[in-house]
Amino acid sequence: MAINNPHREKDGQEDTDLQLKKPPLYSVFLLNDDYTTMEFVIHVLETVFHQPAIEATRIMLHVHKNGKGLAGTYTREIAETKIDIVHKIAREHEFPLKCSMEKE
Ligand code: TYC
Repeated sequence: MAINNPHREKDGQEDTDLQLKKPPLYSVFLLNDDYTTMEFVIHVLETVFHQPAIEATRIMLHVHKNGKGLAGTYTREIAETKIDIVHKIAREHEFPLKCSMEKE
């Protein structure tokens, strides 16, 4: 489907000619460790990844049990920024919490 674009009829182009590509998406994962508190991980999921409290708790328990879990899926710059924020606030609280990202 052609996406609406203000420049579509420049140079007499038909709007059906113009396909805007969707950007690649990246999944951000939280990784388990033995020291970060469960409360802090839930706080991170609620504040950085905008997960509702019930979902944040579910994701935290999944990571605790399975080693890693999906926090959210974003374009590359947003995923990188969220990872930087998590690592910064974890460091500030002296927790070793880490995130990773994978291209979809
Ligand atoms: N395993 C941690 C504990 O027992 C809790 C934890 C969950 C840590 C998820 C990191 O991404 C994580 N306190």
